[in-house]
Amino acid sequence: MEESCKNVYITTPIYYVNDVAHIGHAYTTIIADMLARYSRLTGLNTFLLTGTDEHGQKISQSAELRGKTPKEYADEISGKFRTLWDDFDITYDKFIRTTDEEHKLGVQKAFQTMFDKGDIYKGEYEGFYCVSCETFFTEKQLVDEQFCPDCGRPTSIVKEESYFFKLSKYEDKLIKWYEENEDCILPRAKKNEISNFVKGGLRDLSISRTSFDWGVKLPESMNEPKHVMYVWLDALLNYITALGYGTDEANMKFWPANVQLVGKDILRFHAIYWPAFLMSLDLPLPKHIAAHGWWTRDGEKMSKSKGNVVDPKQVADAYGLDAFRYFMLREVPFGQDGDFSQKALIDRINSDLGNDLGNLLNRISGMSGKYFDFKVSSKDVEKFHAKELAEIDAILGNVEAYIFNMQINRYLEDLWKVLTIANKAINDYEPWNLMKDGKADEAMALVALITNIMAKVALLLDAVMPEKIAKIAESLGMKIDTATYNSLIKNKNLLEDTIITKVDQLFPRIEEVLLEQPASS
Ligand code: ME8
Repeated sequence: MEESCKNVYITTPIYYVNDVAHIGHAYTTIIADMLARYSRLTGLNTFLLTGTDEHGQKISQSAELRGKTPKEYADEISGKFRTLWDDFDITYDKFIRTTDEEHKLGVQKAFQTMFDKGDIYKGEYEGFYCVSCETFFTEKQLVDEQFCPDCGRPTSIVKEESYFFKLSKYEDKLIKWYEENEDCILPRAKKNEISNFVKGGLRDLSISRTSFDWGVKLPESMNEPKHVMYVWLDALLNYITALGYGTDEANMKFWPANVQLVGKDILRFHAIYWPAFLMSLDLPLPKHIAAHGWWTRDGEKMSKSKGNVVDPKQVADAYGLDAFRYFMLREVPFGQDGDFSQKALIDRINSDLGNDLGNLLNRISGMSGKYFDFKVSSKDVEKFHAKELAEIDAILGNVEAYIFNMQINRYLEDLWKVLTIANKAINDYEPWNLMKDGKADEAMALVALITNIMAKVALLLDAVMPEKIAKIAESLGMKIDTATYNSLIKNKNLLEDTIITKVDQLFPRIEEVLLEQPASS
């Protein structure tokens, strides 16, 4: 996300409707939601997109297994994703489904445009296909001559008439894009992997199938009723059809996307195919494609067949949605894998959230109530605490850069450094002794310092824990809005005089594991 652009567009992958959501899906979506909320608070015109990927052989087979039509099945699972994101208060501006009529029209327009440009030709595909990954492989790429190198499942041989996209034509242009745009793929180490892969040579990509029909038809002008589009072409284009590409293009002003979040499993599709399609369409490329790591459970990849899938709703219901959001964003450096454990979650709740944040709020209401009838004035903060103010302003002045680099865990670490300064100041200055010694103005300055620190941190934490931050804001008598953000964070001002209200403990201590076995719903 760059500060300079007024329109900000953030996307999640569109999830397959062959399975219910687990914490991996929730992770991507929560990061995207956090970025969108932050961007909106800073005053940027923000569009957050999520949705479901509903075509292809995998969905068609899953539906058949359950005795449903693909559309019936897609309706059911897509609805579940949407309900989950609504329960999680995900602030998406659009939930796209690839079965939406506008999406299909946009995909057909894109196909036609690429075809007219000479980037699509007809041929015959012969090779191997992994239905689970919806990916083509050559014999050389297979493991033990048969198995998918990505998911390990058996592949099937495909030999059929197909249209191809001239991916090979874009090799040099892709390499140039990677070279000239340092952060186009984050983390940077991943960019090098992708760049090396492309340097190894790209084969043209088969983009239509004839052996099943659950997909977007080719444009009518092609007169190819047997062909449906390859599901990844259909799916990737959602990022522009959601903005009206090919239909009502009003929202195309949001393109190019600022951040396209993906898991590392699908980075290749997003960092190679997607920019090549966009180049073919003469559209600008996304600013950042950011790939996060993998959540595992007890060190193992989560999968339904292993029965070790963690249901995010169950976890959020047990431990609180905001605590779950904080945990996901704080626990693992972006790009690295993380193992889900309730113990680690409980530690974060009791220590970071309960002790450092929640107790600090209690201390503010305790001190302000006891000494000043809940009235807090910032007038002497600068006089007595110039040093602490300079220290916190220096930290807070730099945290935004972490968001632009997708280092959200470091962003949170720094906010916690500021909370530590606040907790330490109370212990160092001992307001109870200041009061005893008749230095009420110094005690007031200290309470006001802490209140201001809490207010600033609250503004910066709103995108992470909106529900709890609303409670903190209520307690401090402040607003969480762009004007307050500009005043307290950008312009480094202090709060006006304020009245503190007591609130319940924000994060009650958790003594034991609450879920016997979080499992998929
Ligand atoms: O790939 N850890 O959909 P999908 C972290 N439809 N993130 C995880 C995860 C895990 N264990 N499991 C899933 C698709 N994810 C395509 C995408 S986009 C044009 C088409 C998250 O349902 C992560 O974001 O398999 C991953 O990339 C995505 O879910 C895959 O979702």
